[in-house]
Amino acid sequence: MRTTCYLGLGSNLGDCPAHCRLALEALSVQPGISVHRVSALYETEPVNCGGSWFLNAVLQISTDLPPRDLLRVCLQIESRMGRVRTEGPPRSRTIDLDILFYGNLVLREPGLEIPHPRLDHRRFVLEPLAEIAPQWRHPVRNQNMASLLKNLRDFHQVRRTAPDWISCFENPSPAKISS
Ligand code: PH2
Ligand code: MG
Ligand code: MG
Repeated sequence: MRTTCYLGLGSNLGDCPAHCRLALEALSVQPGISVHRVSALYETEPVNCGGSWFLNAVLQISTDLPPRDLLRVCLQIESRMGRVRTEGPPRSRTIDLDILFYGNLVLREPGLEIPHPRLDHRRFVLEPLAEIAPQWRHPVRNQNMASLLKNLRDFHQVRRTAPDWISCFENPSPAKISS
C-alpha cells in the first residue's frame, strides 16, 4: 500500500538551488518513492540557528517504504550530499530532508517523530505546505495547512521565489511531477 507523505527540504550552505535540485532528483529515482507535487523554493530567514538564509521547499510523495526506511533514504541522500551532523544546535547544511507527515501516522520515537514536532510553528514549512496541500490535515492539531498558516505566530521572513526550479523535469504542470 502506498502512503502519501510530505517531506521538507532545506539548504543554507554552498550552491543551495543546486542542492535542492539534486535532492529532488535523488528522491525521484529512488525505488519505492514517487514524487507527486513540488512547492516553489522559498528564501527563508534562519530560525533558531545562525548562518545564511535558507532555501526551503516541500514535496508530496507516495511510498511503500515503512517510516524507518524512508528516514534511512533521507539520511543517505543527506550524507551523500556532504551533510555533516554534529551534536548541539543546528548548523548550516548542504541539505536537510525531513519527514513532515507520513499519512496520518503519529509516531514519537527516539530519532523519529512524525508529524515533525515543530512544523506547525514554522512559517518556512507551512507556507510551502499550504501552497501544495492547503486541505491536508495535521493528525494531532486536527487543522488543515491553510488554517495552521492563517493562525501562525511565527513572523520570520519567508519569500516565495519563481516556481521554475523543477523545470529540469519538464513537467506538464508546474507543481506536479507524476501521479
Ligand atoms: N531548519 C532548521 C533550523 N532553522 N530555518 C530555516 N529558515 N529553514 C530551515 O530549514 C531550518 C531553519 C533545523 O532543521
Ligand atoms: Mg533534519
Ligand atoms: Mg530540519
